[in-house]
Amino acid sequence: MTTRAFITGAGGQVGVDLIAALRERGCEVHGSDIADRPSTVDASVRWHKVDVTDAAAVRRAIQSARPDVVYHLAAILSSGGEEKPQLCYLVNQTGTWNVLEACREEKVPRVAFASTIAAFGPGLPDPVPNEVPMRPRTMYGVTKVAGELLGEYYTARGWTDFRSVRFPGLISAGKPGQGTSDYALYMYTDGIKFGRYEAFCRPDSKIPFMYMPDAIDGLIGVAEAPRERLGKRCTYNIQGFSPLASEFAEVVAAAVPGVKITFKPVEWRQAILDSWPRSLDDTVARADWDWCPKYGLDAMTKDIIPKIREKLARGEL
Ligand code: AKB
Repeated sequence: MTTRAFITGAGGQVGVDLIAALRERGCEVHGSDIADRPSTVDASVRWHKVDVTDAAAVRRAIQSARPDVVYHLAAILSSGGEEKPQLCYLVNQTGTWNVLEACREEKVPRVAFASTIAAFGPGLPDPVPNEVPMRPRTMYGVTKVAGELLGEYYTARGWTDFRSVRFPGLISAGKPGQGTSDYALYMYTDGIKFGRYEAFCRPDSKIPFMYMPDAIDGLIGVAEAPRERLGKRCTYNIQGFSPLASEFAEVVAAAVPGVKITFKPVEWRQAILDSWPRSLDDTVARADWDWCPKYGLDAMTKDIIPKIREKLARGEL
């Protein structure tokens, strides 16, 4: 049977690649977003223009799609969330509640949720284990912890089967959306496009990152894992690689001749980065559902540069 998937925030950086991956696997995909369908998303993907803060609209869209799984991605990211904390609360907290309630009411069997390293706060061991006290310093992090806990609650009540992965900073040949990890992605995209990029962080900043194909594998992997293997657990750390910002700059400079990467830290964004883990311990995900990323920094760099050049040539970046 073809799996029917419904994606919130489908027009974002993760959403467009998730759509392509699910379609390649033969799934029927419904995309939803507050924005119109991006020009890069195939017209055969049914598009629901929905604001996740509108509970009735979310329910109507999910009712009409009748999905087997909802991938809930819609969110305001960390830097955007610190600029507009009230909006961040509304989209991330109320939006997640609306999506979970619609899934309960429409009996959607599974929900897969994009959580984040931002759910953690400072002062934790390195690497950060799967289960630790969650004391995030950003509104984005607070709402993501609440999303994880709400999902666990819905699962315990038998209202849906919720799973989530804590994503590191994600890098793809795509447009990011006001994250604090975006300095790494911009070193590649602006480095290639303009020949220079001024990063808003210190060169010794260090947080976990992941190449998008691994992130998509992780999200689909946790969504499709048999519940018997997960036990009662709903949320998983997944780790990619953790270079210093200066190491990113060196790798980009080696791969893109003539590029100039400089650093001019922005205090409030640097404080966010300093409050996040330097790396995650993902042994639980490896044991429970065979999580195994394919890309390190060098393999990603080799793969992404031609993709960025192609997208630039098509005017898509
Ligand atoms: C952000 O920077 O806000 C996101 C994240 C790490 O979740 N990319």
